[in-house]
Order: sequence, then structure tokens, then C-alpha cells
Amino acid sequence: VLMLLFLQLATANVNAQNNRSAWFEDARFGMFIHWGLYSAAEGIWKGENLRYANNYAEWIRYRNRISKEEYGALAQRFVWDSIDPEQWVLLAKQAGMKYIIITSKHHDGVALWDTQVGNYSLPKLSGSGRDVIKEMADACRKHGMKLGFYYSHWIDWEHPYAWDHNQELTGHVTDEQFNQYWQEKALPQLRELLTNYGDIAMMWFDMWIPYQHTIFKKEQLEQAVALIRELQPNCLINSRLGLPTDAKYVDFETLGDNQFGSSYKQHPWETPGTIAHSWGYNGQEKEWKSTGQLFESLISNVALNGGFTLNIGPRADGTVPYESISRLHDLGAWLQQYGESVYGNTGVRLGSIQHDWGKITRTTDDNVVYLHVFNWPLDRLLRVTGIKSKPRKVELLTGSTPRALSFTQQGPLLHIQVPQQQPDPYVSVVRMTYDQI
Ligand code: FUL
Repeated sequence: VLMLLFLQLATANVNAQNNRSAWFEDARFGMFIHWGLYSAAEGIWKGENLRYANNYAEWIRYRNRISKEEYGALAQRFVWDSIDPEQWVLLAKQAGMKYIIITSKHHDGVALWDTQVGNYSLPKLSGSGRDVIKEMADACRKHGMKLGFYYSHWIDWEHPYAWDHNQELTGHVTDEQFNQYWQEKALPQLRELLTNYGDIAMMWFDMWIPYQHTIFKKEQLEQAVALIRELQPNCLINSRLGLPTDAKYVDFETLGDNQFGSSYKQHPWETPGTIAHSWGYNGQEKEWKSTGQLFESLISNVALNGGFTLNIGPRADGTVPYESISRLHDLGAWLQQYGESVYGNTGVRLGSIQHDWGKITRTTDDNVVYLHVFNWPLDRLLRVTGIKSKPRKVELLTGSTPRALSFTQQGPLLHIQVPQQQPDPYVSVVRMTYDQI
């Protein structure tokens, strides 16, 4: 097994060629934003909590069987004075995130932008005329942030002929009817999103089963791919479109919600994860993930050649809950110091080796390996297995001047002496530099 690992180390860097997804493979960390009419409901409908507590607040229209009109009236609760998408962009930047994906249209069918396809959009329902997608696009451009759109292409509870999960809101839909939804709403809306907002870094679709098990026909999904390739050749497409993960259709794989990697993958991939339980804002939220958990999620994925798209759910007044802000600040402060061990890093299969102290990552373009130490060894000895070559130097990154560490190597077993005190409360980083791995 170890022999195999050494061979694979030598053939690293097969990803991140000069292709569309190279930037995404370097980015590793992005922000997801779930924001829409559901944010104004805050997980409560007419005094009743979101039905089925174990579900997402952005599903409230469906869970609580809210009529289209009553749901649309939630748009009146938006507080436009304090809504400022630039603040979300700045927050992402401060957190060390390299891209943002925002829900342009979630399952509720409401467009956040000023769509010409029907009237069911936030600018029209609220009467504000504010096109938050345009504001996001402008702010992202201003701050050098990549922007992607989440678009619910399969489920749409507004359109009578779209897919409705168990078909309880809109009733049974035939193939012809579904195609009508596809041709008259979904494709024209995608065209708007890809035409009116400048460069779009990715389209993030949301169907969690392969198309063969859905109402979609392959040709319909191919129409979406063709449209994207025609209008925005550099735009990435995620695997939840429903077509196979194949460079022709899909640029990166999206795992299940909050599902983290379990083994090294050669192709680009990411985990969409919530910072809480719900994606959309839920006033009753009790399950905030700890900052330590978030570090582990990010670094474990990078060690397996993946990325992490971390979601926040702003309120209907645009503010972001303090619980999210404080976690993002901690992540950002750490990335500011130790980002070299995350951005542009890959596990190069070393990430699959189990070490009880933490994870291993490696830069894609040179011979530097990082040890991410979550559990500082009480006996002050870090044991590393799996790399046969001997490092030229081993250093503890301290945030200021790196501190040289002494080490011994026997075959693929490396023993590193570390100080008693861990330099970082979350994850300390040891940098190992090789002449050649
Ligand atoms: C899921 C959706 O049903 C959730 O509401 C959320 O958008 C998540 C990212 O994907 O499958």
C-alpha cells in the first residue's frame, strides 16, 4: 500500500491543469448564501414552528402548506434600508473565502432578480424594485470575488408544471407539462442569469438523484449545458445538475448536504455545509456547528482534494446572525496566517492515511507538505507515516517567524519533536519542505 502511495505522489498534479476549474481547485473555500422569502418567515408560520423540526427553514412553504399568495406576502417583511449585499461579500472576503454562491431561485420558485419571466420575483413582490442579484454581482466585481448562482431547476413550488417533491402543492405533472415549465421558465431564466450579470463563475444546480430517476430527460439537461457553454464558456457546472460527472457536462462534484469526503478523489469536488442546521435563516436555530468542527470540515476535505462551501442564512433585513459572523472571523484570522496550507493544496492521497493528531495536505506546485495538528501530542512527538523521502526542513508555523523542529526519519516513519505548547488553539501547522518527494 505504501509503495502505491509513493508512486501516486510522483504522478500528482493531474488536476488543476489549464482548464476552467483550475481556479476552483485552488480556491478550496467559498460561501453559500441562502436568502429568500423563507428568510422572512424565520422558521415560524402563524405562530406555528416549522413543521418537522428536523427540516430546513427554506422548505417552510412546502412543510406548512402555505398558499402562493400568502407566501408572496412575506416579501413585505423585507427591510430594505439595511439590506446591503456588499456586506456579505466583505464578510466572505474576511473569512478567507474565494467565491460566493447565492440562491438566485430556490425551491419556492421566487427569483431574487428582476426576471422578465413572470412576476414571481423579490423585486416585484416587495415592490422595492431592488435587484439583489445585480447588487451582488457589482459588489463581487468590486472586491474581486467569484460569483456563482444556485438555481433550483427541478423543484419549483410556484410553477404548476414543475416538480413538487411529492406533488402535494401542484399535483401530478406529465412529461409534456414538465417540459413546458422547462422551456418557458427554467431555460429563459437561466438565459437571463447568464446574460445580465457579467462573468458568472458557476451554476450550482440542485437535484440530488441522477436524472434517470427523475422526470428529466437527458436532452433537457443537455439544453441547459449547451446554454451555459454558449453564453459563459468559463462557467462551472456542478454535478447536482443530474448528468454524470464527466468533463463534457459537469465540472465538479457536489457531495450530499453536509457530507464530507471519505476518500481521495482525483476530480474536483466540494461539500456544501451549513454553519447551523438550516440553510435559510431559522429564528429557532439551536444547532450551530463549533468553529473547531468547521476547521476540521475544511481541512479534511482539502486533504482529500476537495473544497468546502460554507453556508450562512442572512435575515430578511440583510443582517447575518452573530453566531455565523464570529465563526467566520475565526476561520478568516486563521487562514490569514496559515492559508498557504489550504489554498492550492491537495491531499495527494496522503490525506487518506489516518493520523490521530490530524490531517496532511500538500501544495500542488512544489514539494511542500503541511501537517494540520488538531490534537497536540502530549508526549511532544508527532508521528508521520507514508512519505519515504526525508524532508530538508521541518518547521512549526507560528504566525510570525517559523520555528525549526528537529526530526528523525526511519524508512517511511518520521518523528518530529514539538514544543509542549501548541501555537494555535484550533489547528497548528507544521511545514515540511522536501528537495523532492
Ligand atoms: C438541498 C436543498 O433541498 C436545501 O434546501 C439546500 O438548498 C441544500 C443546499 O440543498 O438539497
